[in-house]
Amino acid sequence: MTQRIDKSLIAEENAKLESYLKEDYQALGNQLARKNINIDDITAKAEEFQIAVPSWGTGTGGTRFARFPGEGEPRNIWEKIEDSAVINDLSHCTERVSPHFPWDKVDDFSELKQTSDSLNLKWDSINSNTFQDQPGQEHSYKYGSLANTSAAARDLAIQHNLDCIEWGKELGSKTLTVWVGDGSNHPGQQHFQSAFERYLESMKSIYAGLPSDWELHIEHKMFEPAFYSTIIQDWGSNILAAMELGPQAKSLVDLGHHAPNVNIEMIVSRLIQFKKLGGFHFNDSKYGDDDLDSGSLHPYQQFLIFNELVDAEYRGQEGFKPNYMLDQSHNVTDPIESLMNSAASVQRSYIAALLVNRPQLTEYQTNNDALMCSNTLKNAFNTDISPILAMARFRKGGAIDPIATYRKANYRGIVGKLRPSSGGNGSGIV
Ligand code: RM4
Ligand code: MN
Ligand code: MN
Repeated sequence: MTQRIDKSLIAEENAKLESYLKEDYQALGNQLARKNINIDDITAKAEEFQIAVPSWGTGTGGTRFARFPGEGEPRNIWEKIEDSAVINDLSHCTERVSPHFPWDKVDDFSELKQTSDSLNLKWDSINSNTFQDQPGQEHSYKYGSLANTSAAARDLAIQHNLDCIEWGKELGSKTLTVWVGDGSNHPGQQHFQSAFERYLESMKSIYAGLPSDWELHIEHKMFEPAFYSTIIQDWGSNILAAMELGPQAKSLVDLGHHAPNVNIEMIVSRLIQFKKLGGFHFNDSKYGDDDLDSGSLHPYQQFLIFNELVDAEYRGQEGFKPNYMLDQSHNVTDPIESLMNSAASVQRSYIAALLVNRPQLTEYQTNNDALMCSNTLKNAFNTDISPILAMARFRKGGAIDPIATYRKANYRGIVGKLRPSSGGNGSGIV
């Protein structure tokens, strides 16, 4: 049985907040009007904004040490999309789900597509997984997949990616995202150049199987599971691979996959300039690939990234249409709550970046007025645009306060009874 949030409950909860929202919206509208910004134009942009939910993010994550299963966590893709529908019904900015194969593999993809249609969900980028062995797998990925020294292991990994494309076609997806754990743990263990050559050869076979209206997104990551060297360790190797493969190959930026303090917004700018920005995995981190909730630690960094994205949109940069997706691991929160919060946090960065006075900023930049350049950005960032986000949700039939409405619905308590824990690790420790 599909457990959805009752529409009448959303309406009831909204009714309690509606008059306050209208007051706050009016006040913010007045404030923006003084800057010649029409609040309804901005709200319309917020209504258009979409960010995909990662199927694996609906389950409880874990660390290398342990995983503490959450109450009523989804046990399969059918339940993951049920939870995703709840997130979208309340937030109305997450109509797409990004699946991970083989974790989410089913026997009948047309049935999965029908079910997702009935939940008003679409499918985002397909994520392949060659970073772990499947039961009974003939050639192990222990020493790598696409760059393995064994041709048989490489062929298996290539075939899996080609299968992912076929499954994605059935779901209506248009992108394949490839992240591999290939790398080395000891200096000298791997010949850097030969390994990269093997990787590129394998990726060429995958690229050859890509439909003409698809993109291939390459995700880099500095370390883990390999701790000395990773084959696509940074945006440099990433863009080199994407350039080598061709125009349908682009780079994907996962916020947690860089060395600490790296200027990610500048990487984003470079990728935009060379038409190689494929998309994002949003999350936040303090130390490494922490997969914390988006904007929970560095909201200004997230805003600065959107400043680059909105700038590209503003300039009408050719071919600019990156995929936005969350990629987080929720160990101590209800994943549905974290995903709703995070989607809103990313949406907030986008909306705030729309408030930047760009002609003014260009003038300050031209005059080398560093202080006013910085203040122009800070001004937009410091504007509390919460009423715009709430109004966008309200106008689309979502919840003014998604978390409060979700808690009121007791969804977690209900699915907790319907989904007894399998005791397993679900999607694995991500
Ligand atoms: C990796 C990377 C990939 C994701 C896996 C689960 O660290 O971020 O995007 O597919 O985790
Ligand atoms: Mn990622
Ligand atoms: Mn990651």
